[in-house]
Amino acid sequence: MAAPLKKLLAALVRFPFVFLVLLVGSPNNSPATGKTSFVGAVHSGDNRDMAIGKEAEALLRWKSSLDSRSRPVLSSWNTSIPACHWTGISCGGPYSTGSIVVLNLAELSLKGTLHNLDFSSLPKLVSLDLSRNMLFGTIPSNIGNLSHLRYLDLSQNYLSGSIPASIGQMSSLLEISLANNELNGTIPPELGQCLLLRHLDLSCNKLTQGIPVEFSRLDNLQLLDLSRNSLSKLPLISLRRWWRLVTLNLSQNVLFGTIPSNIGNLSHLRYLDLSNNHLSGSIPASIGQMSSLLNISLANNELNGTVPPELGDCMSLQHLDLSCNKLSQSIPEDISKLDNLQLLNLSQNMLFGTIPSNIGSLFKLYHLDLSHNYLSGSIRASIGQMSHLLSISLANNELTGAIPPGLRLCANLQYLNLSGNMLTLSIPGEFSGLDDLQLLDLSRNSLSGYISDTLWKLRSLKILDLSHNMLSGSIMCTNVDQIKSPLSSIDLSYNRLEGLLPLCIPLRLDGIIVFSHNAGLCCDIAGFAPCKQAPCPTIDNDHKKWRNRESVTTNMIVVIPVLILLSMAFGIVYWLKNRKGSKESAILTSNEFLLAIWSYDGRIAYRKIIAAVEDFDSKYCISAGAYASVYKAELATDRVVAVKKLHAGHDDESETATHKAFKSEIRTLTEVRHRNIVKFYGFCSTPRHSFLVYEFLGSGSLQGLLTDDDDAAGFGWLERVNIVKGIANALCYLHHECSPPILHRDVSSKNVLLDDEYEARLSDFGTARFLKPDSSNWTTFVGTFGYAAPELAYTMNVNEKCDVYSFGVLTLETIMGRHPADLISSISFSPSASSSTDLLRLKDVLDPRIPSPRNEAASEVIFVVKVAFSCLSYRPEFRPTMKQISQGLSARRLSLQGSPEETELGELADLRSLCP
Ligand SMILES: *[C@@H]1O[C@H](CO)[C@@H](O)[C@H](O)[C@H]1NC(C)=O
Ligand SMILES: *[C@@H]1O[C@H](CO)[C@@H](O)[C@H](O)[C@H]1NC(C)=O
Ligand SMILES: *[C@@H]1O[C@H](CO)[C@@H](O)[C@H](O)[C@H]1NC(C)=O
Ligand SMILES: *[C@@H]1O[C@H](CO)[C@@H](O)[C@H](O)[C@H]1NC(C)=O
Ligand SMILES: *[C@@H]1O[C@H](CO)[C@@H](O)[C@H](O)[C@H]1NC(C)=O
Ligand SMILES: *[C@@H]1O[C@H](CO)[C@@H](O)[C@H](O)[C@H]1NC(C)=O
Ligand SMILES: CC(=O)N[C@H]1CO[C@H](CO)[C@@H](O)[C@@H]1O
Repeated sequence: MAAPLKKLLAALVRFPFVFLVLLVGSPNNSPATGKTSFVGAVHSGDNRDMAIGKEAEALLRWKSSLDSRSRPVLSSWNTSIPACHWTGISCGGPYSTGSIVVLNLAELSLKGTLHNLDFSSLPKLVSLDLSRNMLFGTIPSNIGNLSHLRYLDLSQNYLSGSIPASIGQMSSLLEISLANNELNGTIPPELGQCLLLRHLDLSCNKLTQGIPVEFSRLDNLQLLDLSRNSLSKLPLISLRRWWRLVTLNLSQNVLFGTIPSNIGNLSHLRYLDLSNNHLSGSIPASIGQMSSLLNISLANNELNGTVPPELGDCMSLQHLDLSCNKLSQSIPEDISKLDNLQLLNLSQNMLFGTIPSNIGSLFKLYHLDLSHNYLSGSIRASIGQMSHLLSISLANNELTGAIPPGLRLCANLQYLNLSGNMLTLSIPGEFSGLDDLQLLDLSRNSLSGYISDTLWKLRSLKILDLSHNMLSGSIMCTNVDQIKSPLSSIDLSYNRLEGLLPLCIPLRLDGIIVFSHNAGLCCDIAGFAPCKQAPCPTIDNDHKKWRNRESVTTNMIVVIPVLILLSMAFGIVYWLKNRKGSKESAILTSNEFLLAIWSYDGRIAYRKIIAAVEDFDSKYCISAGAYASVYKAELATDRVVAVKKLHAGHDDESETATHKAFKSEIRTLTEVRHRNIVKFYGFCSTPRHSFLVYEFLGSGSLQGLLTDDDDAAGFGWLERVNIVKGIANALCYLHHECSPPILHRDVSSKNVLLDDEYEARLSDFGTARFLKPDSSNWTTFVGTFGYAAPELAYTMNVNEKCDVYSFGVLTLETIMGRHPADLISSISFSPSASSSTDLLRLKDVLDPRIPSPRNEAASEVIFVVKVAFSCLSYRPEFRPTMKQISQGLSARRLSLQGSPEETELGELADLRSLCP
């Protein structure tokens, strides 16, 4: 062995500490992030245990304070293992056996507080990462004792209260993230003492007021993200000191005032996001000095003045979003000097003048949005030079002239919206090359001529809107045959189309077609005179009533109630397009008789349905209720649907009630999609009848199953528990995943349908309603007696806890095989501990038609009954939420063991809570 090497080894044996420091670096000049691992730990005797004994003790004390479910992931944290080998821990010192320097416990579902973690026992800690856990409570002020800490990440927890001022004592800090918590109060000025700070991320909290003046000293700052808080004051500090700043994100606050005119001094800035605030005044010209700028968003403020031409000097700019402001004057020609620009959004301002002539030189642009301004002149043919464009919107301006055929050169185009302008002449035929085009909206212009054949051949088109133009000619089935795209909506209303309505369209397409308000269109439907001899009948008696009421003029042809597929009114398309914005004005407002949605392989036709049930012959009726009857319609051998037909009202009041239920059901079912909620295919409303179309479920309702002794005997415990879980998931989805939340308000066994595998589907949304936080939720009583929550007797203020109560009743009914009314009332009237119910055994109430559950089934049943009792609490606030129920039911509960023979009902329920 070479001599130098020998020497080195000898030295190593004598001075292991020196060597290790050489290897891993001293804590003062190598970053020790959570990601760096200190490998190579070797057991080196008792002094190590002595050294970190205190640290280990502090950690164990913290572990024992955590929620019991968090502790298993920390099973290696026990005294039989050296602390340096514990999960998430790395030690410094010789052979990595010295003090703990890294504590990295990110994303381990730890639940608990930080109060039992004695930070002063971990004096050498360099990196602390507890992000993405479930820590709650405040950040203790003794965290300031971590005087060597450089990396602090507590993001994505539930920490609340204010940020402790003592954080300023940690003068070694380089990076802090406290993002995504519930921290409130102001940003402590003491943070300005952490002079080495490079990254400060406090986004997504509830911090108020402004950025402390002391921050001006942080001249190492590279990232400052304070987005999504409630900050109101812009930094008034000398921006000059932040010359290393790369990212400044103050978006989604409530900042007011003007953008500081010296913002251009942030010369290294690459990402500037001040969007979604209340900033006013003009955009400072100094912005042109930020030569490194890549992305800038000032969207959604109240900025006025012009789009500064100086922006053209930011040569690296890729992403410019100034949308939703009050910018006026014309778009500066200089903007096209930005040849790296990929996104340009100037929509929703007050810009006028023409589109810059040299806009085509922005050849890297993929997203161009100039919509909702007052731009005039023609659409520049040079737009066609921007071959990367995916999306163009010039909608709602005052553009004139023809649609330039050169647009076809934007071969990647997916979205083209030129609606709401004054464009004339015909639609260019050359659009056929746009194979990726998914949306083409040319509505509300003055386009004329025939609808070019090429439009039908666009391969990816989903939405085509040509309404409100002056298009003429007729549409043939041969046109429709060419459609190979997954079209979901075509709107041709308000044009001058003429000739025969092509009956083939609804049969060949999924989705919606609107033809109304085309004076020259006629139709050819069995039972009516064909087009050539007489115009299509447009009126029957009911219909006349409607026309008078809506004062519809004669220049529209409305296609007959009997074949509504052809004449879905514009309202529904309008509604579909505006679903987000105006849910409320939603359905059936403009024109109550002529609406439908069809989306079932495009194969369902009104006619087929009527034929399949022989005009609602009672032999196809499978159930009848107060406001509707359900029919089974076999459209083809493998296509069976359930058709729910509304009863005609006897008087105005019942008519209104029925219509309200109808609307409510449509509105709800078009919003929701869940495996435990019945699938909705469409609806139809004509003067003759209104009906809804659903998937057909082979096993009928839960109520039907439980009342039939033979069926019930084959209906096992695990299947019943599975049904309860399915309904819990459906309700959890409605309450917690829909926005606004939806209340079903009639959860009962008759409204739970079962498929062939006994998988549950919640149905009947006639009473459902959206829970709007800002409106009163008082209501009249709906629902089914025996399932309604007790508070509905004295208050009509509904909330989701009413559904929870009904769910509890339904659950007991599923387990008991009969409605639990007797059991519930015996509990309610005998609250004393010595009541008979208390001594009742679970076995006594279980469905006697099947053998008592054993093993796994027994523990599942016991748990389900326990959940049901908690749902039946007299006080709504004591009932769990559907989210807790759904999560509880899907997590396995092996802890609850026992047999129905031994378990007393009293053990499963806090009987006092079930009593008034
Ligand atoms: C200590 O941790 C080891 C490894 O995770 C485990 O096998 C052992 O059971 C634990 N000992 C105690 C007393 O918890
Ligand atoms: C911060 O939140 C806590 C509750 O988490 C509350 O008690 C306290 O008043 C709040 N402080 C401020 C300044 O809003
Ligand atoms: C800071 O900005 C102001 C105004 O734009 C300018 O006059 C000054 O020279 C800038 N200072 C530095 C250091 O860039
Ligand atoms: C700023 O923060 C918001 C919200 O936290 C985020 O959506 C946005 O992408 C950020 N902007 C930049 C430029 O990083
Ligand atoms: C911009 O708005 C401010 C008030 O926020 C106003 O004083 C100023 O005159 C406006 N400027 C223009 C050009 O409209
Ligand atoms: C910056 O803009 C580009 C181009 O529009 C975009 O892809 C990127 O996500 C943006 N980055 C940030 C941090 O906002
Ligand atoms: C040992 C030590 O520095 N203890 C300090 C820990 O933090 C608290 C609160 O900031 C101080 O009061 C202690 O002196």
